[in-house]
Amino acid sequence: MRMQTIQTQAFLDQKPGTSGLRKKVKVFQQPHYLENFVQSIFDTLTIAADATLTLGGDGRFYNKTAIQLIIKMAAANGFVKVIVGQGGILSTPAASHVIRHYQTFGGIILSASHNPAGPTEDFGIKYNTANGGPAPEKITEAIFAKSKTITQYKIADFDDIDLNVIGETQLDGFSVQVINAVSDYADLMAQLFDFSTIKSLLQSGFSLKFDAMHAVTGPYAKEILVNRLGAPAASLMNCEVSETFGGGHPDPNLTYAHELVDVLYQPDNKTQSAPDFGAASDGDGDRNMILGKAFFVTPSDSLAIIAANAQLIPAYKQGLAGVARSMPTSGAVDRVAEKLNIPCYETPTGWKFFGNLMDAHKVTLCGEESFGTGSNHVREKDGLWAVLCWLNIIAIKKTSVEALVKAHWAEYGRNVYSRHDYEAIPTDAANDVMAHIKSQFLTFPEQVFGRYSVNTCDDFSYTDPIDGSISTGQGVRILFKCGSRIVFRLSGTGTEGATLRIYLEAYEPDIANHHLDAQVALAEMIQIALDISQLKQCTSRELPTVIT
Ligand code: G16
Repeated sequence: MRMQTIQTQAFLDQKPGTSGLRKKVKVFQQPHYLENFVQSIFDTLTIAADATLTLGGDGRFYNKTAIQLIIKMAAANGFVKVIVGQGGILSTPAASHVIRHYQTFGGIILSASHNPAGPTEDFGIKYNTANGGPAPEKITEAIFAKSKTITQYKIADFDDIDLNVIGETQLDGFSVQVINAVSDYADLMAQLFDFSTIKSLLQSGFSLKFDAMHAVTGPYAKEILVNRLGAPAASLMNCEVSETFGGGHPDPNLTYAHELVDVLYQPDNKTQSAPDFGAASDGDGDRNMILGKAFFVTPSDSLAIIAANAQLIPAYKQGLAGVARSMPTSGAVDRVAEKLNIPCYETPTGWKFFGNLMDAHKVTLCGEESFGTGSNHVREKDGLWAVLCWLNIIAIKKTSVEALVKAHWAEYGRNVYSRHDYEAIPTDAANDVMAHIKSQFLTFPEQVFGRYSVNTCDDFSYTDPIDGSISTGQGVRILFKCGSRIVFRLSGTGTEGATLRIYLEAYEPDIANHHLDAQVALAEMIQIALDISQLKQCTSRELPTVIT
């Protein structure tokens, strides 16, 4: 095998965001751009002599090209083996499982998650460590530092590997193993959940609709929901993976998963004919949205409800060690943790912050408002896992999605919650908004806005309880005396301008108000957020791009 060292020049924009490096495909297609970043990853690691790399992506455009290139760079950088998903495809949770199951040195995942795919859309790459989780900040920062000074990269010279055929290809002491990651992942799910009870539910007339949004979970959903659990094939929609994700935006929320929403939200007189359960997953399979008949479950409530009922699921029947949520996620799960008398951790946005807590057995379940829920079975959030949690709980409780949520609110009170996103606004304008809010920090405490009076405000920072690392500047919080709060944060996953997120939360103990639409219940707080931030004035935006 011939090894080559290629001279290159550094790019200065390879700073990983909330979840790896995400850019337009055209940026990645620049000569040496992807190679530089991959070499920066490899240069940051101390690669063991017998190291195996897990590799796969969500199947989006440029996945195939990037996979072949990374295999050749892995060979030249001292890996003895690469394990790849068939066709070069691995959902993000499946990749995490492969790293753990085959005990590989680490993994490279190619995905821009829920961002659209195609020649003019987005691509992404991230490194996961041996625990199966996204590399912590100290590693991503070291990768970024390397990327700014890189002068050469190493690559082996051999023909592209056929990734469609399961099996192992040997090349001069280096090998590539193509695996059926779908069955590995389905086997893991079968160990965690009570498949026979879920199967009985699906045979009892309970109907479901799962939307893979033309993205990576299609084959996983077919294997688990149809082949193993017996759901009719018609329960699946958009389950054929396409390189452009069908031209859509595979983000499972009420805006982008509108095809599924239309199925679950039938006109009033036909509500009964809608499926009992609806779910969607995103581009790389780690996000999920849960729906009942004309009923939306917020991700924050979903986490709380899974936590409250976890002992009905075989994997968690011994109870939970603790739970964790990202700071902007609602406090619904905190109330469950209090009742269960288990710890609840509040971390910055980003799944990477949960890894240490899970490795140290401090938490079993964690979740985020951004449609992510997961447990210690892997070290990524897991869309289909969340779907199976709901099906398992419903199968045992024999109730509907809406009844389950309303019973939860009746017991714990409702954390009314919404997120307003202003996408692709000019970066300067977004920074102005944040600066304007922070400039009022000294005067906010004790100020009264309508029925809300400010208790404190801050820019959230986090000290990891396991390794002591500190992450600052994680979002501006305005905390009101009644426990309600407004959070402002700039997204770390967009590829165009800046995305400003406003998170709104109000606690409602009174069951008489639990039926209210979140936008109605939060109307006063929404106006306060706009007044405080001067968002409309700074950005000339009248309305959010997406409301979840
Ligand atoms: C990623 C991270 C999540 C984060 C989400 C939104 O999800 O893994 O932890 O909550 O982005 O981040 P931001 O608010 O910075 O855009 P995914 O599904 O895109 O990988």
